Amino acid sequence: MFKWLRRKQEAEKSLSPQPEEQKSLWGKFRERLSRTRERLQEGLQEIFIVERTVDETFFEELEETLITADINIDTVKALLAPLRVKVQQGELLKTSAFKEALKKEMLKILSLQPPPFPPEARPAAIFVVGVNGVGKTTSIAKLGFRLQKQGFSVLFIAADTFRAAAIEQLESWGKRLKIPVIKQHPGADPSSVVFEGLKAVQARGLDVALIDTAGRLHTKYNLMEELKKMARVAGKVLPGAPHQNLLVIDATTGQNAINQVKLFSEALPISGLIITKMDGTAKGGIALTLAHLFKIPICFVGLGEKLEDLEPFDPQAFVEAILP
Ligand SMILES: Nc1nc2c(ncn2[C@@H]2O[C@H](COP(=O)(O)OP(=O)(O)OP(=O)(O)O)[C@@H](O)[C@H]2O)c(=O)[nH]1
Ligand SMILES: [Mg+2]
Repeated sequence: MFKWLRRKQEAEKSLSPQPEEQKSLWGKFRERLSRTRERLQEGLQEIFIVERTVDETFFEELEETLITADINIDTVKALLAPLRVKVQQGELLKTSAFKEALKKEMLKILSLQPPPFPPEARPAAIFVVGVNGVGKTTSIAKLGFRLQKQGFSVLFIAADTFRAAAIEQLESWGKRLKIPVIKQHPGADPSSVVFEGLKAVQARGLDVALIDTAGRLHTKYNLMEELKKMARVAGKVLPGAPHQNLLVIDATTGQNAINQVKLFSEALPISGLIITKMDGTAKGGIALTLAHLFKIPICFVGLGEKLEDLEPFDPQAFVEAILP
């Protein structure tokens, strides 16, 4: 009990970023989101670099540019509507003031409080879901790495029994991180793996179970029904489980992400999003789109392929990175 409390306090300490870390986190966002920033700058340069008066042409150019960074048209309209009103009232007539106000509107959309990570239950069971190839397994490895650094004990559950080599992929991360992996044979019933895995996390007295799931959407009905069944089974082993369902979205997918959030939300209550591959895409604006349309908090963002490249989403760092 005391060990746990001490660990929790230490984790909290290590979670609140120190000024130096804060600076480096902002630097990382700035560096890794450069493609989205460049995309916006191509269009916004003429709009923002030269101080000019805000007029209807300005609004049209701005709308177009925001859309090319994968901000959905409805989200763009929601962002700009309050600014239009202010301009009509004679405020924000200069582009410099306008830009700061635009950032504030973006922050309003993005500032949804993510649930605590890890959730408080012990053991805590976290499902990681999403269509294939978005980065579920890699994100699980990164989350395991992060939790370990914070002093939590972790177990991986290999409930993607469909894709060839999925189990081996998780096992190899487990080996590298010294995190135990509960698995069965390929093709096994994923719910049975979840059952066995959660029994194990309980029996071993570990803190957090991260559950890897299959991602094929072409058998959509089956996948969703299967996820629901896995969640029900989890709840039978641990009260309140799954304690979090994290939906992984690949930032490079574009507007199709909207459909994915819709579909998965119908199957499971989604606690938060992990948006991966934000590095190397100009479509980072999808974060704004999803936060605006679904009001689901963004918990983490993937900023690269290394273990340390999954960061808690920092709305301010994000906005400053794409619109400096
Ligand atoms: N650049 C970059 N690559 C990433 C990121 N996250 C994941 N990837 C890469 O995306 C690819 C797919 O990752 P996986 O973790 O296997 O994806 P998955 O969702 O488990 O895939 P399936 O199991 O086939 O459904 C791998 O090559 C990862 O290295 C990220 O944030 N940035
Ligand atoms: Mg996988």
